[in-house]
Order: sequence, then C-alpha cells, then structure tokens
Amino acid sequence: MKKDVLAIILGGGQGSRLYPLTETRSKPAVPIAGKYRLVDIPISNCINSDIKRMFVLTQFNSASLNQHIKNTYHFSYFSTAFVDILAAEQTPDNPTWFQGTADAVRQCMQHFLNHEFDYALILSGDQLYQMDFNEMIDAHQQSGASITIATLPVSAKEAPEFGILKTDENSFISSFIEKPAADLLPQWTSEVSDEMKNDGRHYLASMGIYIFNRELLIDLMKNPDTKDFGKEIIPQAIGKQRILSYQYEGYWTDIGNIDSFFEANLGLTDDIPKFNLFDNNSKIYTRARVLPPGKTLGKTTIEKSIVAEGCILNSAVIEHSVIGIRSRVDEGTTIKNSYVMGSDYYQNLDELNQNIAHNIKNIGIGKRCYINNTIVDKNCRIGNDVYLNGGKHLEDMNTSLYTIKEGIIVVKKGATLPDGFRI
Ligand code: ADQ
Ligand code: ADP
Repeated sequence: MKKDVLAIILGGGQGSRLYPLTETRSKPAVPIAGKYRLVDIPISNCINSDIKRMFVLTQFNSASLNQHIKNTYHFSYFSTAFVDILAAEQTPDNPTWFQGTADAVRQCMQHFLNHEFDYALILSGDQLYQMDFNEMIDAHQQSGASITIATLPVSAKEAPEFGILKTDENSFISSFIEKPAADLLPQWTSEVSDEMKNDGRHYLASMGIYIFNRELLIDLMKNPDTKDFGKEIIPQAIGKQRILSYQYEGYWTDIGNIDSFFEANLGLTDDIPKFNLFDNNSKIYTRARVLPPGKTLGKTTIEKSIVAEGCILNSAVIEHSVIGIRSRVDEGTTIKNSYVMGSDYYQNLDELNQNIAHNIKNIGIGKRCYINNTIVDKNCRIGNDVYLNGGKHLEDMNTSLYTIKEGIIVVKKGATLPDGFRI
C-alpha cells in the first residue's frame, strides 16, 4: 500500500520548562548526549523509518537551529527529502505566536499543503525514543482509522502528566482525558500486558505522537478555537472519528523539563542504556563536525561516562557524567553526576595566552574544581577551585549566571564563574 507521509515535528513552545537552556536558543537546538541536539531524535526516527519530508515547527528561530539543520540534513539533489524549519511569524492577519500545538499546525497548514501526502505524522520534539513509524502507519492503514495515537502504559504517579485514554476490544479509543487529577485515576485503568502490570503501569498514556488522514486534518484545522491537540482536538474527536491506539512498550521518555532532561542524559552512561546510541540500524544523526579525537593529559580517570569527540581532559576525575564536544577540563578537577555540554569552538593558543595576560578565564573548567549534579551549558568559563555541589539541599533560584531547579544546578550558556566560586 502507498504510504505518503509528511512529518510535522512540534519543536516547542516558549520552552519555559527547559529554561535556562532555552534562554538564548530554541528548544529543538538544545544540546543532548554530548554531541546531538533535541531535534536530531525525531528527525533520525523519521529517517530510519524512511520518512524524509519533515517540517520542524518552532516558536522562535534561533541561529543555532538554522545552522544545525542546514549543516546536518543534506539530501540528494534527486530526492524529494527535506527538513524545513517553520517559525511562528507575525503577519497582518495573525499578530500572535503559536497558541498551542494545534494552533502551530494550523498556522503552518499552507506550507504543508504545498506537498502531496496521505498522512500527517505529528511528533513532539522533546522525547527520547527509537521507534519505527512504519509499524504505526501500517496499523493505521489496516484498521481504517482516521487518527492513530501512539500510546504507552504508565504508572499512577506518571499518569497526571499525560493524556490518558481507554480503548475498546479493537484498540479504538473510546474515551480520553488530558492530564487527569490523581483522584480521577481509579476510573482510568486499562488492560495491559503482564509485563506492564508487574511494572505497575496500569494507565494507557498518549505519547503525543499522532497520525492524521490528510483530509481530516484539513477539516479539523478550520476551527480556530481549538488550540491544542491534547486539550481540544483529541477529546473533541472521540466518538466522532475512528481513533486507533497504537500501543508501544519500548523505551520512551519525555525530556521536556530540566529534571527529566538531566536524568535522560545521565541514563546514557548506563552499561546498557535504555536508549541505545550504539545501534547499527537506528542511527541518531547529527552534524558531522570533523573534530579531532579526544585526549587526556596526565592521569585522568573516567568511570561510567560518555566523552564526546574533541575533548581535552587534564588529570581529571570524571564519574557518571556526559562530557560534550570540545570540553576542556583542567588539572585536579572532579566531575560527578553532571552533564558538561562543551563548547562551540576552540580558543586558539594566541587567545589562550591573551586570556592569561588579561586575567580572563578560558572556556572550559579550571583547576581543582568539584562539580556534582550540575548541567554546564556551552562555552562556560569556570575558574579554578570552583565548587558546584547540586542536590536536594539547594532551593530553586535563578541568577544571571546559573539556575537551580529541583537540586540541579544549571550554569548558563557562556557564564563566567570566578575562582573560588561556590554553590
Ligand atoms: P505535553 O507534552 O504537555 O502533552 P505540549 O506542551 O502541548 O504537551 O507539547 C507537545 C509538544 O509540542 C512538545 O514537543 C512541545 O515542545 C511542542 N509544542 C508545544 N507548544 C508548541 C508551540 N506553540 N509551537 C510548537 N511546538 C509546540 C502532550 C499531549 C498529551 C501527551 C503528552 C505526551 O497533550 O496528551 O500525553 O504530550 O508527552
Ligand atoms: P547553541 O545552540 O549551543 O547556543 P550557537 O548558535 O551559539 O549554539 O553556536 C553554534 C555554532 O556557532 C557552532 O557551530 C560554532 O561553530 C559557532 N560559533 C559560535 N560562537 C563562535 C565563536 N565565538 N567563534 C567561532 N564560532 C562560533
């Protein structure tokens, strides 16, 4: 059967839950796993599923997102493949930003309709998972549904963060509630596999991954009052449309807030991580930067960590951490349970000497620092003897140099922390 699919990646609203990583860049451009950007995950899932026409919808268009997409996703001149960024634009008829996920799709509809497609595959931009969308598309076609939602069993603790649904015996969705309050949950349990039951996952959650038949999407987008898929489009379609639940039981996690983003990154350091970067078939694509291999000076110990290319580690101790591209870590420093994003460029020897002459800190992490439970954004200049010990003992706060959220310290992009700085 013909599968003509157009992918629409919801790149992010204001990105406030990932603040301060989104202070100067759009959410899809947030660096993950030491060398990728958030948007590489849904784009790679599409490419691996042979879906090669993609739009990325974003609230604002940052230089880094444009540069990343332009430098990464090159398709053959002879193919119809593309990745295009559509940013919210103010026009005389529409002075506002995207008002929600459905509003974002509505405002970009004219761009989608320039392309032929039978199905629109709508994806979130802030999730970590590897999924073959072909199986979902097959299920959609075979069932005769007009909408299919990918679903995943979740626990009672997680359920209030998701759209929760119930299905009939043919897996068609019979009811849906967006982010139910905990006291409503008892009415929303579903029959799930024994494995999921044993895991305490009794609720079927929407993964925010949707297939819509083209004509239905066009129709639904005509009503400007429906701003959001989860809040309006899906609940209002129940009973009117055939909506299939495509149940998925693989690894999938939302990385839309600092806490889950941090956990997901550190989770990659597990011996066998749930999200597998080392797979021959499902590759995660990103910009090929042609960086030199990483190197260590002196006696550096690295335990249970990911170290990206182009790093220079000098007599440091790195434990349970992700060290991003071009990171420099100086003598006697310990980094534990942290994500250091690295740097966008190297400072040359001249610049390093100038820095010493003018008492300017170099990009990277200085001598004898201790860094724990911390995210260090790109291009930070961390002096000597800096002590950053994140943990639940710290209260949430936001300064011009760093933010603390749920005990995780986030040093802001390009921040300079002077010698002896302590948190
Ligand atoms: P949430 O993830 O809370 O719930 P939402 O904030 O609407 O939903 O975000 C969905 C995706 O769209 C995210 O990738 C987000 O970054 C992006 N997005 C949000 N606003 C946008 C905008 N204005 N422009 C462009 N992109 C935007 C949804 C569903 C739930 C489901 C969960 C699964 O509503 O039913 O359970 O996803 O994570
Ligand atoms: P981010 O999304 O991490 O905020 P930016 O948009 O600031 O990233 O920068 C990403 C790109 O900009 C990198 O590819 C890097 O090559 C380039 N870049 C940024 N700053 C500099 C600089 N000072 N010198 C040279 N290249 C730079």
